[in-house]
Amino acid sequence: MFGIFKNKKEENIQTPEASNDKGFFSKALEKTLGNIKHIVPTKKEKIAFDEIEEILIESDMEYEIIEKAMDGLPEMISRAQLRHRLVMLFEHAPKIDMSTIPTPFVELIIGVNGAGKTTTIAKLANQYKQSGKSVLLGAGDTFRAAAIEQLTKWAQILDIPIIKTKQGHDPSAVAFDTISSAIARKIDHVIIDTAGRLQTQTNLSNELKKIVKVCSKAKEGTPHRKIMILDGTQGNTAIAQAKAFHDMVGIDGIIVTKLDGTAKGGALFSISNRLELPIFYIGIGEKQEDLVSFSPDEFVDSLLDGIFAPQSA
Ligand SMILES: Nc1nc2c(ncn2[C@@H]2O[C@H](COP(=O)(O)OP(=O)(O)OP(=O)(O)O)[C@@H](O)[C@H]2O)c(=O)[nH]1
Ligand SMILES: [Mg+2]
Repeated sequence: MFGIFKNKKEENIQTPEASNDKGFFSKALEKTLGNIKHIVPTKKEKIAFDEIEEILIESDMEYEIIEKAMDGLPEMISRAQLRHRLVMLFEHAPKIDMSTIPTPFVELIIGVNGAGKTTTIAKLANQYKQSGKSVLLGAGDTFRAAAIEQLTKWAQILDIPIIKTKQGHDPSAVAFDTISSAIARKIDHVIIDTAGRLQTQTNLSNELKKIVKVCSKAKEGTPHRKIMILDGTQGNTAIAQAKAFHDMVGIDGIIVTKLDGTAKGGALFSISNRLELPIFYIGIGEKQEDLVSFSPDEFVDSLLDGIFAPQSA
């Protein structure tokens, strides 16, 4: 059954971008900064090459990426010098201009078991709704017991409609029905959940390819974004996993979850750089509002605030 859209008032609505704030990135990096504090106990204007290297290793940035970022930097490094190099690692921008997106804008959420897919769908849906857009959810995880109930519960909390079927039914059919319903009802955003899977599970890999194909039958050009959800607590080990999914269906971008619970914040650099993909958002908690639009500048500044003296340029 479809819910009724009550929350379409345009006034006083914060857009996802407007809700962005450097404070959120500090929260995401709290554990990472706590873990590297012993390397530079007092903040300095310039930090030695070796110390920066140690900081980046401790924060779980891949060594290959550290070498790339620091190549040719002097013995003593200023904030501005390091900032430039770190921001450059996030050179891969989203392909779609979010100010002129098609309707319905269809996003397919992909990832391994427990990465945070369903929770992230709720957070994304909440952001779209808060910015005055209509949303329809597709309960495409028909595999795991209680997965449909979990998304249905979020749909009720957020007062957002959902298309679902019974456990064990074909998830492609759910994707097709969700997109078709969204077209008929002129809904702005479709977000489709999928079952957690490992890239090595052939059946589930084929199922995912089929979901993608069926989406394009429901509406050409969809899904507009195939988003890979990565568990931030896994750090760099998530890269190989994401690469396999990328080879399988072609990923458009990443959302890294659970950054509130990890000291591996530096892995974001290697994830984006090695996969050559943008990071769309980061997850910093279990609640519906704990999703932040990713900004390379603000992320890097929050990291540097933790090690460089405030007056350093
Ligand atoms: N601390 C924290 N917990 C999170 C975050 N995102 C998700 N979680 C938690 O991670 C657990 C798994 O989240 P789900 O959304 O069910 O993950 P999933 O990928 O849909 O899992 P499956 O459907 O089983 O594959 C839940 O307990 C979430 O509350 C986050 O950003 N921070
Ligand atoms: Mg799920």
